[in-house]
Amino acid sequence: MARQKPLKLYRNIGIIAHIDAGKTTTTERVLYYTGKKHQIIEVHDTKDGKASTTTDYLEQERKRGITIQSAAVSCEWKGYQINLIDTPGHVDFTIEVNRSLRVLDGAVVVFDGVAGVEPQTETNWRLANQYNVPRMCYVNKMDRMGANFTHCVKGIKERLSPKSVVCQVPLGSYDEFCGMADLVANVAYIWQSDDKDSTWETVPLDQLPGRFTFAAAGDNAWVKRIPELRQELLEHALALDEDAFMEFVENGKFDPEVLKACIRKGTISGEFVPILCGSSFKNKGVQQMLDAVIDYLPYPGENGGIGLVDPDGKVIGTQEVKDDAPARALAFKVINDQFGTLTFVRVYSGVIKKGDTLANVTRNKKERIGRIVEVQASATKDIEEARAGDIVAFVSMKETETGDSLGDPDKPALLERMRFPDPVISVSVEPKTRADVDKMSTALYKMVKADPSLRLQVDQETGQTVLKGMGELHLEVTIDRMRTELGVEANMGRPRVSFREAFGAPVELVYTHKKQSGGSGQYAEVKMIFEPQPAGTGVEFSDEVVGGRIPREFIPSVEHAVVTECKRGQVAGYEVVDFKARLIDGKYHDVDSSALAFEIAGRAAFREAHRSSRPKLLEPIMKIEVVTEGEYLGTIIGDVNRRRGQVTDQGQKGNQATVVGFVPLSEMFGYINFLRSATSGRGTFTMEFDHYSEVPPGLVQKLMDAEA
Ligand SMILES: Nc1nc2c(ncn2[C@@H]2O[C@H](COP(=O)(O)OP(=O)(O)OP(=O)(O)O)[C@@H](O)[C@H]2O)c(=O)[nH]1
Ligand SMILES: [Mg+2]
Repeated sequence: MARQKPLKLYRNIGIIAHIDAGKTTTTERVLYYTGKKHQIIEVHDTKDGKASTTTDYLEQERKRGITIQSAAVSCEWKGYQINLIDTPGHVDFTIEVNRSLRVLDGAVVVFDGVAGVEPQTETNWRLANQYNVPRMCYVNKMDRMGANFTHCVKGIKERLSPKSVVCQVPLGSYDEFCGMADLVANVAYIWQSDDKDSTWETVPLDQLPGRFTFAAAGDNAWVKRIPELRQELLEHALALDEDAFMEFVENGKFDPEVLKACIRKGTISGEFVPILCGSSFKNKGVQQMLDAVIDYLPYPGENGGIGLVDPDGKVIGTQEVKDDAPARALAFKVINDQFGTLTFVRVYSGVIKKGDTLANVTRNKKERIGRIVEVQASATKDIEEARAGDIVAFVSMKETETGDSLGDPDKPALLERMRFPDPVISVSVEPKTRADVDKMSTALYKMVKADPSLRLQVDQETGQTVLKGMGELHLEVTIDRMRTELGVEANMGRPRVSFREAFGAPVELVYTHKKQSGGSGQYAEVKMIFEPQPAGTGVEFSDEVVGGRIPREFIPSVEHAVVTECKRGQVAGYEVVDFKARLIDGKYHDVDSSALAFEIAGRAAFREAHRSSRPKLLEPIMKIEVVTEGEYLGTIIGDVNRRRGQVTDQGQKGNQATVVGFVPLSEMFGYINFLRSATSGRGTFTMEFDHYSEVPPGLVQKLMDAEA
């Protein structure tokens, strides 16, 4: 079967933003206007469980009115196929944004017109920078009381990108919001009503003066600035094409198609970030936003191919996005539901057909593709093949996990990796009833496989099962989904901080393991150096033994000893991270040496080295942002200091005050209760993991006593 639609008519885009900005609400409109749906469901009308938006279909999403997992939908707009992923805004589910951005070609960043740039928007913006995803801004909720376009644009320019350019100007705000001036098309769109099927009047911009007088002075000021803003936009955009720019400067003329082409080029290279506006809830601006997706965001491959890497992650080449090339795809999500296991993949090159056998290059395994499906949020449709640029799911894969590279077995290649966030909080998990005992570990294992920001550990001493995640909500939702999706019930313990340990200084040592008991004895000697490494490096083992001083076959035992023994550090039994273990020399005995003897020596060497290195206890430090009325500012700052925190910034957000700072996670449990009572319920806060930092030695005992 030949390609049905040219690649140029595809857009794979994500909708990203802080929690509650209106991503799901916007997605519902997109599905309605593109004819995929006949009815719009509002996010706040799903709590009774009767109705559901297309993308927030999980029970946990409906009940809470928030998105928890990213959901993919596809639709058609003006002959273009748009594959869209609605992502969650809550910081606990950041992995969903992470993996979506990894495979998307462009993103629409949504803003709440009242709140402006919020912390999670900044985080997601940075992620999009890392993955080099072109994007545009959509200032939503212009109909809300307090909507402030000035404040939003200022925030976008100052905190996200100075290259952002206003392309649409809102006409009015709050209950007067009625449309927008499109600076590119040189016309304004004025809606007749708030109805989803309302039509709009198209008015040339030069006929706008005198048409409106809004209640808010700021709104009138924006309308007044339209000619000046259009001039700015033209200069910015046309500067991306030398000839067009000269023509414009000298003769004041330009070709509207060239203007669009310039904005497109700039958006794809990041030199130009369009700012649009609207109100998804009041059904204004969504169609225009879709037009902009087509006009300005790239088709698959337009922004370059995908990086090919060596096993160490070093980029060694690029694969262009095209059908006529070896098959290469990345698995970015695995879900278990009533259809069994669905593995979502983004195909970068080649054609993958039902029945093909692919190589899982990451795991060095073969994988047969039994069924391929197109996914529409919770529904699937079987298809015969997937081509370069497609986002599809493979059914019942056995070996493949999130982040794995799949491809042509004859031309295997690893694709650039995804990065997973560190879980910082943990709970003990116990089966609720006897019937759950046997099923719980399998179920937890499935949940963890589906979500790389979870980790599962069994405490060797207590035998307790410990689940680690990004936050309290993340863990709660995981346990609840295990009940609804896999039928296994479990109780969670109190949330605890995921502490870590590190080496305080480099240590060199020789450890000899010698045991003579009756017949054959045990003998192994290792000489090792343990060196602390920068944060985030993990654990590295390097074999530097020369001249066969330790036989080859025993070296993996030493490595295994180190990577397992480092799960329990010498300060308080937490995982030891960020060090390099170098095995530099050793001795063996022909008869008495064995893999076991070297493993025992390796473990003991690690313990002794860690103990004598002046080991450190590390704790997660959270970045927090508190938004409240100015009168509470002093109380909030004083409290941050009391929690061993540090205020790094204070500012104004609309008519509210903000406090930004860093506070250890161990001091943040129950913060919401404090904030509510300190601000009469009017303060809000967000926090996200920022980095690990050493616990002051004087506090280690106190913290550990509190953990006990
Ligand atoms: N007034 C107004 N409310 C809106 C608008 N868009 C969304 N909302 C409301 O804002 C709330 C959150 O909307 P969602 O669409 O769930 O936001 P989201 O960005 O998907 O949120 P998460 O997925 O949880 O991060 C809902 O109650 C919406 O009805 C808008 O344009 N105007
Ligand atoms: Mg949502």
